[in-house]
Amino acid sequence: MLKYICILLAVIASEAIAKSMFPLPRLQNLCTQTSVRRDIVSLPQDELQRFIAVVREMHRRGWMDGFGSMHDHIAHQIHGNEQFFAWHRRFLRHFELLMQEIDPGVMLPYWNWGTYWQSPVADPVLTSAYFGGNGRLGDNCVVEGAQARWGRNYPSRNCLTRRFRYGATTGAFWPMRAVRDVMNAAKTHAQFRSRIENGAHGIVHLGLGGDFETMYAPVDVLFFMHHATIDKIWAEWQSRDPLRYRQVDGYDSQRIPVTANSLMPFYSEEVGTALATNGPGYCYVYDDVPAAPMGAMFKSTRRAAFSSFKAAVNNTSSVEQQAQDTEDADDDSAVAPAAAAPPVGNEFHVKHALNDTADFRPPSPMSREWLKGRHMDVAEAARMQALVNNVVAQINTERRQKRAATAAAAAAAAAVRAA
Ligand SMILES: [Cu+2]
Repeated sequence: MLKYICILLAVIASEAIAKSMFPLPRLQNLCTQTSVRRDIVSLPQDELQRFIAVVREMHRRGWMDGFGSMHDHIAHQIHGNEQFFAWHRRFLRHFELLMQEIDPGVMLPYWNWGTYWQSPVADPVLTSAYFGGNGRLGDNCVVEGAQARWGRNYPSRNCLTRRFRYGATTGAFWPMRAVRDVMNAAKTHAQFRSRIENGAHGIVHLGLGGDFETMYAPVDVLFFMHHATIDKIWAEWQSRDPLRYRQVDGYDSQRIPVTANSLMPFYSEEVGTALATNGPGYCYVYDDVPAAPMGAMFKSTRRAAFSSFKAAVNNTSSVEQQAQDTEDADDDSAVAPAAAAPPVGNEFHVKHALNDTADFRPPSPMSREWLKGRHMDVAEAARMQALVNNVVAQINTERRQKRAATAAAAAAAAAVRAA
């Protein structure tokens, strides 16, 4: 009997420890400053090392297991429906706030997989200087980079794993031109969410494989950097119509309509509160996406939250004023967002690490079984496959035309010299 009580106490104690090891910081009611999330490869070496030191400490404290477990437990509520974008934005902010408990000056960077979409194994982010690439042969353990030889305790004790889709390679991801085609065509939140989730987003999970293609993928820090790019893509689409900062549509996993007043799973905060990256509690912008204007943001009908929104509006403008007054030039973490953001539509630079004359290849289709296991939409994935195939074909045509024009110009120049 005593033995059972001891076991029971031990279980309760370990649960309490697990909870205290995975804190949930409250969102601030106002932004004292707006910070910038940047492309990880653009970070100066000292900032990169600070970020790596922070995530190592988070891993040591067991927080990565907490994120993996939480995401896994509510997977069906946050994928394949209109909670997807808002919930993941909230989840990333949770991660970032825990980062800042360790080092308040560090922001979550994003991994722009569009840069090396054609040949992701050439991406510096997937090397030992950043977050490592494939798991090693045999056990798929990640043994290089910032997470070298990391262990995990969720869902079981193991190393952190990755297992590239084609053995040594991941296969191609989506070029940003195809992502922008989706941005241009999608009119409703539900359309846009479904096209991004079942296209550009899924292929990265499948390509990296191992833990990354499971519902506990957040045990890998790269999950947060991949989803920061997804979040940035959403933010850019939102920036094209101010209504998108306060309205959503479509349905949740129970087929109940999702509105700005719907609550996000686990966090129990309104979806509307997550619709602007620079809104209260979030307080960030992406380096090349315009900030949401204060007046366009969602205003909660929940009484307490509404007054905090008003406070936030007042406070943010005074903070921007202050920043201008004090001329604190070397503090680049405090920005006046709208002014700092360059115009939308800047194409990401595409690195051609390949033989320049070979045609680019589109990503290969995600299988029906793989999609179904991840609450994804088989028909939408097929439409997105057709879209990305077309875009890659267009890119190849343009590259061939450019090569032909260059060759013709060279021949003409040679003819002139010969004459
Ligand atoms: Cu997810």
